[in-house]
Amino acid sequence: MNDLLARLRSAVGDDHVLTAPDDVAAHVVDWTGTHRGRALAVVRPGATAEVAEVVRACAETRTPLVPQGGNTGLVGGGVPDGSGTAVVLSLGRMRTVRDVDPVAGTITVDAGVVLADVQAAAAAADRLFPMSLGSEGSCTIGGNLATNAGGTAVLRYGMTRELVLGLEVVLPDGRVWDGLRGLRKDNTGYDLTQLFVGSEGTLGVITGAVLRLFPATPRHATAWVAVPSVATAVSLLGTAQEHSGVHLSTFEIANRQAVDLVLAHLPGAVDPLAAPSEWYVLLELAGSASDDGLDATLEALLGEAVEAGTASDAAVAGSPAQRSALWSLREGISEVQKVEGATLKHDVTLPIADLARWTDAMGPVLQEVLPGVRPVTYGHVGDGNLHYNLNAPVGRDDDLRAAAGDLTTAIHDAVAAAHGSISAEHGLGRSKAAAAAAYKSDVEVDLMRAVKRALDPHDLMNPGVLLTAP
Ligand code: FAD
Ligand code: 2HG
Ligand code: ZN
Repeated sequence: MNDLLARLRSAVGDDHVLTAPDDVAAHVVDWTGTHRGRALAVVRPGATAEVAEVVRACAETRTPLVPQGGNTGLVGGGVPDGSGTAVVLSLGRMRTVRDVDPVAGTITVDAGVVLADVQAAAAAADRLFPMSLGSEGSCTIGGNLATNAGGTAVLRYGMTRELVLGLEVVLPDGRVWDGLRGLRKDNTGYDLTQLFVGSEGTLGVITGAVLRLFPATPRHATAWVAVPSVATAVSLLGTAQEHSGVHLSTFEIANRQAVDLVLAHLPGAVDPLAAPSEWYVLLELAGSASDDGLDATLEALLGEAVEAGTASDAAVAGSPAQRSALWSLREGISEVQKVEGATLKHDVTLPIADLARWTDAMGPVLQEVLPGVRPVTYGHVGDGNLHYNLNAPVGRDDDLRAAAGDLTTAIHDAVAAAHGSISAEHGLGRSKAAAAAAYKSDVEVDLMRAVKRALDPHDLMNPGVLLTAP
């Protein structure tokens, strides 16, 4: 072990191999606080060649390695297990924007660049990098790629895998694959870039990426809409698509329970509507500087929705400050759920046509398992993705923890029966690796294991994440 630490120090410098408990602490617990592990060391390389040297040293000593970006993941994939045998490889020092090409529509970055900094670099070139997550001030592009993150702009621009053209990856044996090509067309065999997207650090360490840029959308028309039910929210989605076409960029849902928690715990949060509603939609149209009809389009579609009964009321943002207040009602939910107490997360996708039936059926099932449990339901309804999260009955966090297994099984079984997915956008991590194996076919699990064995025969890259132990 001392030999390994000495080798790591010589690879990245003494200051960047952390072993003191205080220095390591933030790297071994996840954002939710449910996954707490231990690490042999946290290593912070500053360049791809240093990452390669660290990975080689770990491979030669058969030391498990956990890649880590901003540590905002929600499934425990970026923190080590409790054995204390793994090295955490933090990309936090690799923060260079390598190149921006507005005409080709590409930006090339180190994997440790924070998402908000990629957005800012794109904006400085009058372009848009559209990915948008509540965690964008801390999560990194490497983490976004490794989890194939979603967020609030998927409806218009797609998941992370649709925003990447090429990657640079340090393989489990320490070799570097330079696939940093910004080509839109490249049919020269298996798509290795896409193999690493969503691989959650189990196939290699992403060190760089070429990402896609889009025309800037400085104009926005934003509304917070009260809707009676999930069914009417889905009807409103259809109306919004018909009226606004490509301009529809966000269509998010939240139930009243979620909004109540935001109003209770988020400083400055205000309910923009006079009367409470069971459900709400945050709807946004975005366009270029010359798209001056967005407000009129929004008004027309809301008018039609109110007339048809798919919306009961709406608040339209009249200024950037009002827009950001409406967004905070949606973006604040994760944080306030944590403040409220014990939470159980379910990041599910369902066919959009089945969302309303599924949600209506689920409520009574959960009340049978744990009377008083509070569904805090929100998410990216335009993508069929609900965060079907639960808070404990008031003041009974221990009851939620005790019933967690039964509640999750009930939800996952219902998702599987509806041909949905038990992880829409957060990945599997340590939380859901076993569940995913149980719901996938044997063929699918075999294929995934074959890929893992081919690239990482000694199971050193993030063992226990995404796939359970062989
Ligand atoms: P980490 O948490 O550090 O790691 C996540 C996984 O990626 C781990 O398995 C890790 O090993 C691996 N990894 C990290 N970096 C690399 C690398 N360079 N090479 C290889 N593997 C790597 N997610 C969404 O999809 N949509 C949302 O809307 C969303 N909103 C969020 C809001 C909040 C408030 C929070 C806390 C989280 C949210 N997330 C969301 C989850 C999280 O932010 C994303 O999963 C994000 O992509 C993780 O990035 P990270 O840099 O923090 O990765
Ligand atoms: C969101 O959409 C994120 O806000 C986080 O994906 C969801 O905290 C969660 O469960
Ligand atoms: Zn989400």
